[in-house]
Amino acid sequence: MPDQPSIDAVETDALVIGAGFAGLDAVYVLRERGLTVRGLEAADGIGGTWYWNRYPGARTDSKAFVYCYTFSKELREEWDWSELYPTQPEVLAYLEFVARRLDLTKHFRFGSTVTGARWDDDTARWTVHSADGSVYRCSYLIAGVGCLSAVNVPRFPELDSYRGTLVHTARWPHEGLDVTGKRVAVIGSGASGIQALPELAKTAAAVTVLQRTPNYVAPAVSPEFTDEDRAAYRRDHDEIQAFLRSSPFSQYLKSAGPSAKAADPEERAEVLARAWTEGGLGMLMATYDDLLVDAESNEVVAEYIRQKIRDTVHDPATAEKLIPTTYPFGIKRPPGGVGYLETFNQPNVSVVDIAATPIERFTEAGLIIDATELEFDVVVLATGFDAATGGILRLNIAGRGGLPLTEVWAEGPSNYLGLAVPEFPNLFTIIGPLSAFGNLPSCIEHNVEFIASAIDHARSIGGPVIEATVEAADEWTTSARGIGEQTLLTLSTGQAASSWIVGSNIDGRKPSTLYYLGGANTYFDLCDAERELGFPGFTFIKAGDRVPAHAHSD
Ligand code: N01
Repeated sequence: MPDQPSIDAVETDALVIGAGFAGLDAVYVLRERGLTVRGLEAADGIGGTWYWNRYPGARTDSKAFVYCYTFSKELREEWDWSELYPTQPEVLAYLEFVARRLDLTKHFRFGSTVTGARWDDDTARWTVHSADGSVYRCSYLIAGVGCLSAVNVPRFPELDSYRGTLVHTARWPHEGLDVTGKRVAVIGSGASGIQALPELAKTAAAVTVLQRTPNYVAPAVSPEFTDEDRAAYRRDHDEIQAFLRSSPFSQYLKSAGPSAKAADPEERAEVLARAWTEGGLGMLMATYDDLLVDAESNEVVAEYIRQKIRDTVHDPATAEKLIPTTYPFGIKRPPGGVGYLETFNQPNVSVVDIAATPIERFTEAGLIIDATELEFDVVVLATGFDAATGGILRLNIAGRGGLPLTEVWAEGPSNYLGLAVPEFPNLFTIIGPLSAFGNLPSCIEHNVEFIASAIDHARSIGGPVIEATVEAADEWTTSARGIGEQTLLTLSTGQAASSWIVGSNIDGRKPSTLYYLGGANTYFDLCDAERELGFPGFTFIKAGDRVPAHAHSD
């Protein structure tokens, strides 16, 4: 981090990094609690994920009325969702509406990429530098950078030599990209590639999907809301929220029973057929509870989806390429396809298995597979993200004595409740690694309330320095890893089951437990208990007191 003259530094109580769902919420809540707050955002506008991911077909897979803030009745009353799974422009418009309505934009500096943050024990403040030369000093540093924000561009040999149009789904051009009559390659068959393909295939001359691993793709069915629907979700708000609070994924989806393998076959057939017809995340979350822990139960649902793929895709050879056989269903976060499988019945769409015949290298005109050059006008990288830790580590955070967070997390993340790391006082990570795996706005709101309460507590006892204890962090990390090991997700970390949920999607990255998989409801309970007990897993150190290394709670 370059030394900057202190005269430039802007002083603030709290600095929030990111202007997406997390950052907006944090700025609002901390401001309302009386702190001075600034925000830094690398993009030129509000939106976070929904600012960057403008690829055609991008939409939520959580229901609109749960994929939003719940803290304000006014926001709920004044914003009308148009459909069940809203598209990117609508979610972005929602966040812009929230920022306007709550007067949040004025707190942010846009186009400002954080390049480093360093804690100083003597002043009990963070100094934060941005690529645009600005410097901030703050008591509390809140990373609201999202868990899927650090873009993954695989190191394909000679990628730089390609002279056509190269785009990543998460950096889609704002002016759009017209592929009419073009030859397009899509690399990647995760949720982004699966959403983009049907849209690209509408106008492109040809689309070739370069697929390393097929995915279990269920339909995503997004009916438009009527006025009655909107009145119903407003009327049922409290009941819906109570349901989310008790749901392991904080989603508004009701499980059909504890075990797929134990269910009555006739009833199970009905449950699976209903989940398939309704689409979305329902195949995982509205069927049976044991799919992520019981291989036999998982296989029942996996085989159901495989058969659906065979039924939908006309060409049997293409269908076989699209059928996952080497890993259980749900290990990769289940994507929803709007006509995805059907797109392979179009004459202009084909799939190449790049696990069998890898991309050898890129060329000026395209790329070489199996010693043959395939020419493309456009190559779309739908290759995902360096999830959970990537966005935070790219901030170059140094704690006590200049200790780099990259060093502490070299073997995988460790922290307390996904929120705080010993040796990094007054740093909070919203939906950080080892936090709950659930509907993100629900998790964000819960995290932000927790952070604001911890800061309130610190201020109320005159001790502005808050730090997770080593014991609490060790216990939490061990527990999260232990739970992860019991699931099929962590057990199946070979290439065939690569998944951002354990970090094995990144070439060369060692897989590790990145989320607390004990259920979002349990996670919320544990955070609430921590808060109600007066934050026993944290140390609060009074201003002026010397901060001991490895501070423990007393
Ligand atoms: O990324 P992914 P994504 N060579 O990691 C392939 C959220 N999201 O952006 O499976 C060749 O899922 C990789 O192949 P493999 C959602 O949580 C939500 O699609 O590793 N291929 C895979 O096919 C989602 O889960 C929505 O073998 C390579 C693909 O790229 C998460 O974001 C929409 C490769 C990456 O898939 C990530 O989704 C979009 C290489 N070297 C995203 N490296 C909603 O619906 C990677 N791949 C709300």
